[in-house]
Amino acid sequence: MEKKSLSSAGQVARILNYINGEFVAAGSGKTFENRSPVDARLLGLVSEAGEAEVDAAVKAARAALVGPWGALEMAERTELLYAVANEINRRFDAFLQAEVADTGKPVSLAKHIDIPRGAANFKIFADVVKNVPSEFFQMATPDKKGAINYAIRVPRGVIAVIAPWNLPLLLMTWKVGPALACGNTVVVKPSEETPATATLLGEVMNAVGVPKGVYNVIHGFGPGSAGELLTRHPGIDAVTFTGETRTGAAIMKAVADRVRPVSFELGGKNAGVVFADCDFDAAVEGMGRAVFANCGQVCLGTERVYVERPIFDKFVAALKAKAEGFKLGRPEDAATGMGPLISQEHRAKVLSYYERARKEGASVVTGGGVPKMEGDLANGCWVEPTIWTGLPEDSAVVREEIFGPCCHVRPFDTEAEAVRLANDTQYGLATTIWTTNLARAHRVAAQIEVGISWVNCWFLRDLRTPFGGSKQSGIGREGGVHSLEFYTELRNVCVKL
Ligand code: NAD
Ligand code: 6OD
Repeated sequence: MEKKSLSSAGQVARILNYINGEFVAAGSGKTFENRSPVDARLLGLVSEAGEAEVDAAVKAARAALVGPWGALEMAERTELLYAVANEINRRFDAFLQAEVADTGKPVSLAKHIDIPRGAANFKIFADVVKNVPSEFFQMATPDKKGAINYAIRVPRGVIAVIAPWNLPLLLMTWKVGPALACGNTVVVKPSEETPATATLLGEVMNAVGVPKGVYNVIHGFGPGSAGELLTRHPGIDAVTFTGETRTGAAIMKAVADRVRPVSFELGGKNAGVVFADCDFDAAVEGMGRAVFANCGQVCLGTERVYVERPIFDKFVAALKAKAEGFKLGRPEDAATGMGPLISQEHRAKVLSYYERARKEGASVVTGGGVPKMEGDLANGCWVEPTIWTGLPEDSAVVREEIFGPCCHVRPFDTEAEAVRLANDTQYGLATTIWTTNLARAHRVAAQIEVGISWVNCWFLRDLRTPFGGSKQSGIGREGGVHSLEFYTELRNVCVKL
């Protein structure tokens, strides 16, 4: 049994699984490489969990559920979650360094979003569970004495949490926070691209005294590896997943035989709608973030931009200037505004859309290729921020999620046309609408078929609000009390008086 999460063998870090409070290497000895997307340097060797480790993690989670974790009062449980949040903040720099190394995202971004939200996700849900009233109904009975009904919430059990790589700590804790607050235990499978912060969180759990087995981490890939082994394990009571829509479909099939519930936050091809009456500078700034933040690797980001014709040319020119203003570089450099994509594989996918757009006759407003990077940065997963116009709406570039720093911009003439274009997609995650006409803002927001509409802003998050996707962008809502719908079960008790 290893005691440290990120131990060293020579110069290369070893990232271990975290099972029942211990950092453990897989019995098979299998490892996979974790490389930097910035310059391809080897960051570490990750221990790949096999059947034995997945089984041990699920059993540890079950034992903690019926044992020490289940025995805690809610107040004791929530105190531990506040302590987790505080400890993440105390170790802020270690989390920041690990997240930036794995993702290549600018330090400035991770410092203001990823790590603070990693801590906040524990605090907010500890607050939420303490403030949820119960249902209560009085009913009449033939003997006139009546009866009362009340509902109690119980944890669902052992939750499988499967997380993506784009906001690793933020999106993983967005699931782990409410799951633990509701009294469940978890087995987490972080993305193979970004294993470090999930493992570091194990050190936090040990430091603050969360009982062994409450939080477990198994590393590996999806199909045929730790991800699939976890979703097929009979000891799992529910699966919460964030990632691609087709992965969600595979997970749904895997749990179908055992009829387990799922909560899915999936892909998107989000539309931004900019009306001519918008605050122009604010719209350019907001849309610039919606398209390019995190190198376009945000599920809520915008890849389809619809702009009302009178300001179309001016808007495209302003967005172009925004795209060309990003300095690509090392995450630690304060001037860096954009990092690389996550992997060479993802870069090849994004570049295939760049190529396709060219072949289909798009006007390339800016970018469309690979930037020239100096020294060992040339080994990284860089692409140019890119804007196209002139593609038909049925182009794959306009219909499929690319998940890169790019967008297609198209003019519209009427509000109804803008709504129709925005809704012409199999996805339904988010939209961002820019207008100073209040009535129009409410009208359009009500018509666009998405789970999250932002008006004159983007990615402004209040964690008490419902979050999730319509159509093929997801199943269910999480956030605030809505998370309780998934992470607890209601039991009704009827008492005859
Ligand atoms: P992905 O679906 O490839 O992988 C996500 C996770 O699932 C990884 O941990 C992976 O190992 C695992 N996995 C893959 N196949 C599996 C299988 N068959 N069984 C079990 N686990 C499996 O997604 P990604 O590339 O890591 O993330 C990018 C995608 O995530 C984009 O489509 C993006 O839109 C989506 N996303 C959605 C949201 C949201 O809130 N809706 C948030 C972030 C990312
Ligand atoms: O802010 C959140 O809670 C959340 N789930 C964000 C998702 C971002 C997608 O990339």
